Amino acid sequence: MKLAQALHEAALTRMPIPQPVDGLDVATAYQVQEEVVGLRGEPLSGVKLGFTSEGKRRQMGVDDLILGRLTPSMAVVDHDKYIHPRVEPEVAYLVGRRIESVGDATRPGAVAAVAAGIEVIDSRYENFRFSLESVIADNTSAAGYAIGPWRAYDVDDWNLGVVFEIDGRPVHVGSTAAILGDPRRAIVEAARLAVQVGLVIEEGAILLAGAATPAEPYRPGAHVQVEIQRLGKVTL
Ligand code: OOG
Repeated sequence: MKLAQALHEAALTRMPIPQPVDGLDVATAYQVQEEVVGLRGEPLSGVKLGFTSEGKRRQMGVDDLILGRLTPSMAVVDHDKYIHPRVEPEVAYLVGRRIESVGDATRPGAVAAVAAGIEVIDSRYENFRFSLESVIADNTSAAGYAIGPWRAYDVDDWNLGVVFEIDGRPVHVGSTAAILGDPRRAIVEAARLAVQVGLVIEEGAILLAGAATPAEPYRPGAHVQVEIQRLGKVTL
């Protein structure tokens, strides 16, 4: 598909493209996403949810959840790879069993471990502007991630304090409760969307549950830190 190729090249050349004008529907957008990630020639390391918090939906002017794909090279965060990157604080889960259905996501052991995370998002569209469908096609702006030390998933994480700092200054403080009202819902929502798009979430995959606060620009050389109560810290 032409759009997949254009998005792939935009990421490689760091030259953003205008968002598509003609009506993409959600199903086609997920097909473009699969194709654009396929062009990277990498396996999947996980999945991510987007627009799980009210703050993010308001910031970007959208009103539904989206699912994106993570690949191993995204774990190498290098400012020089991006167009106009932003960073956001996330709860990260380590998937403990293969998830092929929503039922699998509710079984014990679906989540094996939890950690504080940072996601780097980088829209391949000009001015970071998109519709819900066009951002789905652009793999939900997925561009990079960092994950702190995993801890066993024996902690109640529905309402933990989040402090998001850039260069030693808190830029947002919030709660994990901003993520779907309870980030424990993330695994079920990810499973629901994965089934819808025909994706299996493998054991050992990472799940980024969505930003807990609005995103901030990621400037070259910036020191970015996310600390989540009881889960620990992660820095870029
Ligand atoms: C889309 C990605 C949103 C989140 O956590 O809400 C996202 C974007 O804002 O570019 O990852």
